Amino acid sequence: MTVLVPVLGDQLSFGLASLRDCDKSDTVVLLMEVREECTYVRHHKQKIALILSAMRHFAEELRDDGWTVDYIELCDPDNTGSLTGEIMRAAQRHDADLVRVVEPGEWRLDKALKGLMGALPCDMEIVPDDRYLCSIPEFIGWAQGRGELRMEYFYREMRRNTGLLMTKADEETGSAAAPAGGQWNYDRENRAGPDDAMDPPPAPKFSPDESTRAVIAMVEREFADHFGTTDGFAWPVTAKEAEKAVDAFVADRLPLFGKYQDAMVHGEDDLFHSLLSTSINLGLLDPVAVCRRAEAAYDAGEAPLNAVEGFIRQIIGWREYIRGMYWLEMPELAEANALDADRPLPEFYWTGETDMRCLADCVRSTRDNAHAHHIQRLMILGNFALIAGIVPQDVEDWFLVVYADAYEWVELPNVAAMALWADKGRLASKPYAAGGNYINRMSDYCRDCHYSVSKKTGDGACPFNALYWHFMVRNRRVLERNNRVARVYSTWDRMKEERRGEYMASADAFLETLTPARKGWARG
Ligand code: FAD
Ligand code: DLZ
Ligand code: SF4
Repeated sequence: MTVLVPVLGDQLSFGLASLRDCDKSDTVVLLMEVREECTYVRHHKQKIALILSAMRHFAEELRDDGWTVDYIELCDPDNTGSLTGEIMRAAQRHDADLVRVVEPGEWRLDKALKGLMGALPCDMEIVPDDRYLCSIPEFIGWAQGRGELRMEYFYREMRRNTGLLMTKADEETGSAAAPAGGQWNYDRENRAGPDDAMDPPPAPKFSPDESTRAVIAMVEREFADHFGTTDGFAWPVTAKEAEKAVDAFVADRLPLFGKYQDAMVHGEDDLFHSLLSTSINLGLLDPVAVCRRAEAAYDAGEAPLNAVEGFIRQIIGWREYIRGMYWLEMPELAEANALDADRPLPEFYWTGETDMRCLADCVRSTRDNAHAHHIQRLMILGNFALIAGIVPQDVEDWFLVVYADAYEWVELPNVAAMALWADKGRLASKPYAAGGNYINRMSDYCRDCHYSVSKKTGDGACPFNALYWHFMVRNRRVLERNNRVARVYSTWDRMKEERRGEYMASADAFLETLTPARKGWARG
């Protein structure tokens, strides 16, 4: 009996469900570097280097642990270039009796693997990925019969299920388990903009070892015309390195993570963020174990509740909810465009060449690090695309290409539903649309910008100001029925007609200046 266990590039966990019940003596673990996965969108060079390097390191660790590993390198002359082609070839090569694979994180691959089932010369088993707290059927069960699918209620269930930041129920007094501190959510304390006291300690950088350097050289050679640079590559590529990143985050940055969670500073790419998404999404870190580390810091009095609750909510709340929404809403989500946005993505998303200082800085960080933090993604890059009316599928491709932590299951709901409201509010109760004032409050971007944030219309006015109103007016038919947005229209209706005309003319004039991205950046 030979069991072939294909392990995909984001399944690098020793506790993987497909490996758990296998006997090392009759199992072949298969890892495959394939061109199709690197180019179906033309991923950032640093992202490809990260995934392939982490795969190579994981393969070595599996071998050290006694597993038989079949590792297919990208430039292997027999490589068919696709995951299904390589599974088929390996099943024949090893005369496998059974292929056992954990369900992939993407709809596209799920279909491809299911399509392979009948074609293989042996049986195939697709097992659930239980590295998440909430299984897909459980999420669908939670969603069924609910009018509104708000993250907050889902999150409370995850808190109860894990006991994270929960006091214990007391049978004697009959008191139920309750959230630590009496509240479920401390977000109100987590909205400080940057200030002079803010002094973020540097996040650890992991220098590429010989194996990673070889992968980087290969990526520079094979994917030379992909977006981004590998120059500053510093991601953890093993579970051991990722644990060090957790240690440093919990000790140095967690205490102020909450307070400055939404702050943005020009040239400061990490601030108090954890930079753990790449490691969690690859499978190098167990998300709940990371949360328990943060909880322990709270219990020891080393980090305040607003920071620890905020951090844990991102992982057991947002991350799990986003994954559930992906599987609930696919395949329609990929086509959604509730606001009929029809403008192509501007070229500056790729080049960073714009006078808007906020956007230029976010694109720079994205190009240099394959990373930007949450509020940059949502309130600068996403907000601009929303209010300028960029086609969702263009924006989705861009986000999937450029971030080292981007896999469709997590990228698509964040972009289509959270940032662009393309799902008409299934995920977010109202669009995250904002003018320059918000950006000015939360960042230092506006200080040295070519545009004036306080100027609302005309030459030199911050483009976000007029675009905000243009967006609201364009989408009035859909949005004014939303009672969280309705009062914006009362403000608009009270404005003098001439003023309203100036806003529309300013936005139209600005939109005229946008150069559409040349074809081929995202897809070949
Ligand atoms: P921290 O700020 O330290 O947060 C801690 C952890 O919480 C993260 O590591 C991540 O695992 C989790 N998390 C926080 N917010 C979210 C969220 N909205 N969805 C899922 N997990 C979350 N995250 C991705 O992992 N991949 C993506 O492709 C991705 N695309 C995004 C696109 C948009 C438009 C937006 C608004 C958000 C996106 N996010 C994505 C969520 C979030 O921006 C990143 O997880 C975060 O910036 C990663 O940096 P960090 O590890 O320092 O996060
Ligand atoms: C993103 C990616 C890349 C760039 N390369 C590979 C690869 O060579 N081999 C592989 O198994 N996976 C790769 N991935 C990840 C997949 O495209 C896909 O996003 C995940 O496997 C979904 O679970
Ligand atoms: Fe961005 Fe406007 Fe501020 Fe310039 S003035 S940094 S464009 S928000």
